[in-house]
Amino acid sequence: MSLSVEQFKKDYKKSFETMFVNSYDEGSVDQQFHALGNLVRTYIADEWRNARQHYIDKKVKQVYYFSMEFLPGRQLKSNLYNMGILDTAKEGLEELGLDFKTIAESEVDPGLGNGGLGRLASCFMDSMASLGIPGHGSGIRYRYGLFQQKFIDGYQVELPDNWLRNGNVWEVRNSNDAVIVRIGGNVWMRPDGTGGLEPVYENTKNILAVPYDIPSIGYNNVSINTLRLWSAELPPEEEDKYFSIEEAEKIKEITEVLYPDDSNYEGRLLRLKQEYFLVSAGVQSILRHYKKYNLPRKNIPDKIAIHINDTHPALVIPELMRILLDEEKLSWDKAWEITKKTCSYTNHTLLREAMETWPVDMVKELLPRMYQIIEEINRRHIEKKTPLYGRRLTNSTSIIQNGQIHMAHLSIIGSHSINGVAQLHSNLLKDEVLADFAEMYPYKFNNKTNGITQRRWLHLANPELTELITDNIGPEWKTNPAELKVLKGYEKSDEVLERLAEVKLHNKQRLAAYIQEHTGLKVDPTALFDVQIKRLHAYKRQHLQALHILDRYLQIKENPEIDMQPRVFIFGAKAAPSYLYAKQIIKVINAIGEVVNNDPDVGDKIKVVFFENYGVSLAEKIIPAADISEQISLAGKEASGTGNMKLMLNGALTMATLDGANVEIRDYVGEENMFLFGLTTEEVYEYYRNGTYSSREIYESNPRLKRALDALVDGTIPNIEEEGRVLFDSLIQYNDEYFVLKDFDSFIEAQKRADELYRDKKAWSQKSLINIASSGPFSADYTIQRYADEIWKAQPQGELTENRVHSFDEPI
Ligand code: 26W
Repeated sequence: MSLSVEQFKKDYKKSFETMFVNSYDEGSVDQQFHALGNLVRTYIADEWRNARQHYIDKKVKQVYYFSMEFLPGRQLKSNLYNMGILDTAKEGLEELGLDFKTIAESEVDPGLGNGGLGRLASCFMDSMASLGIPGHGSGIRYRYGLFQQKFIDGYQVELPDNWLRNGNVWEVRNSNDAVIVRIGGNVWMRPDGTGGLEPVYENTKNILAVPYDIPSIGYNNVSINTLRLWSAELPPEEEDKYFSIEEAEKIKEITEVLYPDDSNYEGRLLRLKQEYFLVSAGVQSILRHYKKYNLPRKNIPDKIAIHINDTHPALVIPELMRILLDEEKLSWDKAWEITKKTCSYTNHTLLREAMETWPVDMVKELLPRMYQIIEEINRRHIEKKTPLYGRRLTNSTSIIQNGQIHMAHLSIIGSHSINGVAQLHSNLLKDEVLADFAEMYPYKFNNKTNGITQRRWLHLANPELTELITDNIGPEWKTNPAELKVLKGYEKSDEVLERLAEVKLHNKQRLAAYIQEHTGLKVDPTALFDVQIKRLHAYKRQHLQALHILDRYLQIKENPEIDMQPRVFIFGAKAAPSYLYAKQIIKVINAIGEVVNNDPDVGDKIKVVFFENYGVSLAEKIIPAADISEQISLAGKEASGTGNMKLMLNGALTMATLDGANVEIRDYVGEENMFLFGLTTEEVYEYYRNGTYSSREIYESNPRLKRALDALVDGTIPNIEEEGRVLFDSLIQYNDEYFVLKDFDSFIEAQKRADELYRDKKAWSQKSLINIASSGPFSADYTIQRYADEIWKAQPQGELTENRVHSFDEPI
């Protein structure tokens, strides 16, 4: 939008005065922020409403992205930027004597997700709006987000995340659109008088689902979509039915808190309630909206695409069936046809322990009608597939097995598309984990490699680098990220390379200042910044990096004069509160940090920084300052990774195993521009097959590794008697599930190559430049375009079409 600084100032003062009945310069920072957020909302109100109306008038196909998690990050800067008024607002506030940075940083970062899956959902929201795809999010408005992490004595401690304390300026409570969700009770079928059956519900708990809508503003104002988050409340007409406050409170409990488990499934009742609550509210609201189109029900799949983000919202399938059968009175076959054509599913994990199954008894009791429908879907599946594929295949693909409902099976059978999130992951799904399904439904399987929004992760997080790029190759790359590859032409330009090194140094200086302010630790910005930021999980192998640090430390102790490339090891990671081993790794790394950071022999050669409370906002500070991006999971375990893409885009060099999207990073950037090491997926699978892996043998035959491992238990690192022992035992006694010891040597060797390269500043900057130039294909805009074209069949809207990014198929 076009807006003068003068007009902005006028509007801002007005916004402040109406909201707080006070003058802007007398308000608190929080009030200043809310006045600004409120102003943004007024600016977009008409367009937001128009977009909604346009979709109805034109009966366009709309996408609904169902996800139990969204991690949008702070919205203020991103909204102003996408609206094209960020600089105007900054200038205006400055002229009013206010500090934009302070105001922007006062915004809370909503932690309504655990990690990769939730952040991906938010990148997708940004891309859908920026491409003009009518795509909305459907999620839960958790009263408390992911816990706040603190370290006490190096141990993780979890505190509640009361993110709504000061209200949420971006949301609109749309009580008009509230729906009732029924849970529990009994259901039985009675004749409906027309020859069919209808369900009768008794003693259900009725919950009012109230939507809170948040605008999702596209880049250049392309379009405004909606993120609809549902909150559980007591239906007003039932208030007097409840005799106790506790019982009423129980209703609200459903949306009280996000489960803090990432890639670790726990079949808890409240979680099942949350999943059904989201699904039922969301599907009801979609069908209510569809009625405004005045079209026959058979056209639902032409106008609606429902995407389920991992299996957590998989009950969408039986819930859509329920409404079509019970309320719309369609036949089973018609309802089933519509459901399959409408739904699609993404799998985000290869870990067995992350696959959701629900006990039949639990579902029967909590969601009796859902159970009936799932059972019937399963019965028909078996009946139809047995003659075609035989017993074995039919049984292994059935939804109900041994008293458990397999949500991935339900999702595949009830949808028309299942995709993995990187090529390697999709192949493993097809060939290994879900091979039986791929035999039955080869046409359903496809790959959609993840992507990230360059707007948040480069334009906003790293403005200096953004300017460098634009100064050299012009601004077109901002809407067509593939054009970043033009930057490759500057590989030999000393001027550009020097400027690139300078930009990186500035970012590192800023991060160093932040580290000092928040941890008291002084780090040298010219040291190599080695970054591993992601959830803490054994398969991601933060402990491999810990052994690497110990190895360096022991070299220094042996020879304090040793010539070693100074490094700052930076970690950011939350562990699930119930994941003891992950928490023990945190304690061990913190304890190592305590030793090395305070040993005068070490000096600046090693510093260890473990940030508390890693999340989107912290990532925005760390990523632009990274030299090395650690992507060191055991091959075959990380579905994709998306941090790897963000770090590459900001010029970090990737230290990686050939896992997840690292493989595609290698394809684009070339292996000479990264540091690859470790077992391949094939080698890992070969070990699984022949069972010959012996970590103890490696321990006993590798003195250098032995020395690092022994340091965990011999008192070299104090205060980890228990944790050090647990790690040591898991790696030696219990045969090292994630092949840490096996990959140690090649990891150390790769790190040595990195040190050597880093000493040649120009060569490092060249590779950094090539990484930036090769990261265009990882724009979520391309990913979303593929989802829209190949899965959702959703079109960008009207005059907005020209904003589409060009298609990107060929590797550069
Ligand atoms: C029910 C417990 C639970 C919770 C979350 C199981 C599984 C999950 C997620 C599927 C885990 C997750 O976030 N997976 C990550 O998804 C990212 C986006 O596709 C990928 O980049 C990561 O590799 C993958 O670990």
